[in-house]
Amino acid sequence: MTRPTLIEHIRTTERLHPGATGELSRILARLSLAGRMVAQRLLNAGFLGEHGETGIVNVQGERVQKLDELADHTFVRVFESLGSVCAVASEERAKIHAFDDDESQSGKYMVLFDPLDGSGNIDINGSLGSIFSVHQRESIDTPVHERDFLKRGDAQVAAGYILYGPATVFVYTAGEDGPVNGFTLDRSIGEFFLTHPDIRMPEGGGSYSVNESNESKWDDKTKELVASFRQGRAPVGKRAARYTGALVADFHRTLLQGGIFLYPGLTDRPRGKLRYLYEAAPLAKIAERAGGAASDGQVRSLELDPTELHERCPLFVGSRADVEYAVESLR
Ligand code: P6P
Repeated sequence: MTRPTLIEHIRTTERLHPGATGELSRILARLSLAGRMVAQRLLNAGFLGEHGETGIVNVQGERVQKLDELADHTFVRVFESLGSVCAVASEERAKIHAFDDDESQSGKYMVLFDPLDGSGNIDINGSLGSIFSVHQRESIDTPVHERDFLKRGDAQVAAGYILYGPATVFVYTAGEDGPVNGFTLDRSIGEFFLTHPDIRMPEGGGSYSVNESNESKWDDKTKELVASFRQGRAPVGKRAARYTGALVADFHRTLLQGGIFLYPGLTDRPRGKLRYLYEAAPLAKIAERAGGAASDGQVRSLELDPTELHERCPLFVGSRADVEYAVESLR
């Protein structure tokens, strides 16, 4: 039996919503196109001298890798002249990028992305990812503005990521109550095929995933929480320690095997390192739609109200019992 392709799956889902115009379907199709293009660049970067840094420091204060820049340009380009997308926001850009063609100026969708997450893994051939979030703006009567992007995660109309590992996997959810589905790229024909239908976050088992070298920068409750996982004392049960340094890879393992990923606040960075709008919020949406949970340690992640485009937030995401135990431990 031939598995459905991503595009067939998107179209089938669209037909379940009579009022659907097909615009969101085309946005998801363009996201998969960008993912395939980035996957190909990663594959050949070593031969093409595309590893290494550009010498630029981005708005995050991070040194930009050549592939960060290539991935960013790829994700912007696929939405140019699409019409339904008025503007995009990228981890690599200080400001939103509005499209100036007439049709796009009245486009109702906004796409946010971290075009290449975990780029510290590029030169060591580690796993990497792209994370995306799709929002609708309230009104198309005025020019799009950065404040249109400042929405809580609950408002996302679609969210997901592409994981560039031994295989390239596209995972997404759409709509209020859509399931989470995963698709694997068949490089020989450039198609994503459904391989992980209706993903459910396992309760129990799995790993705890945190950068323990930050321990000296955690508050006492966070130190005790992580110690309880490390020592097997957590009431949710024993968890193996796993950490790759690439959010998408660590999240994807948590999604499939259960457990918890945590990036807490730090003494020198109280809101932590991860960005809300294009990292924590889309992954929180995926987690909840798969039966898991996500919190900043106090508030459900999808209920946070961002005031800045590149706002950061602590992230505790994973199996519902693990996240609830973490939140309880931090009270
Ligand atoms: P640390 C990569 O730079 C990233 O944004 C995420 O992919 C990852 O989870 C995190 O930072 C790793 O940060 O401080 O553990 O190196």
